[in-house]
Amino acid sequence: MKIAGVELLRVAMPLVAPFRTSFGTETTRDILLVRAVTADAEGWGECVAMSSPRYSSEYVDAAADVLRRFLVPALLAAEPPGAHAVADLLAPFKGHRMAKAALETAVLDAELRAAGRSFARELGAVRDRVPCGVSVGIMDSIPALLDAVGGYLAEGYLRIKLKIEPGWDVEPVRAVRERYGDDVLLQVDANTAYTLADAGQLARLDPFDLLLIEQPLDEDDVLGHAELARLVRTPVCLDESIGSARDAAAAIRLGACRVVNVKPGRVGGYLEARRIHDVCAARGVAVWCGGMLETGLGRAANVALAALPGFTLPGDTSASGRYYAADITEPFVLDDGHLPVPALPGLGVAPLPGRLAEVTTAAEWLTG
Ligand code: OSB
Ligand code: MG
Repeated sequence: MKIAGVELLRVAMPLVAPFRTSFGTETTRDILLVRAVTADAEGWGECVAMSSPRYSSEYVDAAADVLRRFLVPALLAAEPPGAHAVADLLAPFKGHRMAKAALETAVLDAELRAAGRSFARELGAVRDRVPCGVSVGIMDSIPALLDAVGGYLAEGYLRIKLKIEPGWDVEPVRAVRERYGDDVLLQVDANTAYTLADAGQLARLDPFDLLLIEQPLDEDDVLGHAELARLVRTPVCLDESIGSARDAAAAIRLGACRVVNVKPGRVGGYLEARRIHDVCAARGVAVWCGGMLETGLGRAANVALAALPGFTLPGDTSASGRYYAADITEPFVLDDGHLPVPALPGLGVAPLPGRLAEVTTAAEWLTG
């Protein structure tokens, strides 16, 4: 596979509303896009690293740097047989999974577009639409939260995820249950904001029949999650702790999680994400597709992944309008709580040139 060059683009995408988590508040998404150009096609990958290393150690300037200095030169020098060879080619460079994922996705997209095959078909999708949830940030007040949740339910979202942190956990959950009832599929995400000493407080969530509690403890604390899982009734789900299929197998064996949030960027790409799906399916562990406030490019691939058979819970695959007033692709629009799985070759969507130009803040072209 001859790759003529790779372009790194930075785009600034204002969010429709600030998104607050236990690790910070996002108002504009600063995103690195990767465009891989071959003789037959061009392919796109979206790097999900955030502007500062608060969700994980990766951040967008570091991703751009490692791509420019190491990952893209290694790719251009090697002429890999296809996207399936990219991860091994990049393995000598430690870490930087979000950067690697973006590059592998761009190469895979170019390869699939040239071959006329969709991501969904390539990954093994079994559905043509996927049920969608929405991740609701920490708010200034309970009434503000109830308004936001009510709006999302009215739009048709099939599952609500509340971001929590110490001081914003039992009360918001109780308020949502009291106002919207016990039938709402409800879960919470702590983004590592608790310690094992908080097990008593987290057990106070038990009566609310939550689908899961996502990543209550430190990224490194897999054993702590196993201990916590014995102290609370709500199923523990891991996000930050799972960087690979091997991590998932180990966490499951240790009893640290009954559910896994699969984020392709966090694990180095869609091919590794599929292996996590396979590992979890073989062990009867439910998976769902997470999100990182992606544009339509990343969303297209996430929706394809979420259509695999083991994705049995609604994902954080919300419609474009939940994030951006104007997406860089044709927007993903919710229909009866679902998003359609793109069926055209590759990602099945591409940036709208005028829209992309409006939000691009920098671009660099890398050749061998
Ligand atoms: O922990 O799942 C998370 C967004 C950015 C970083 C981490 C997380 C999130 C979300 C939003 O919860 C998911 C989405 O709607 O894209
Ligand atoms: Mg999470």
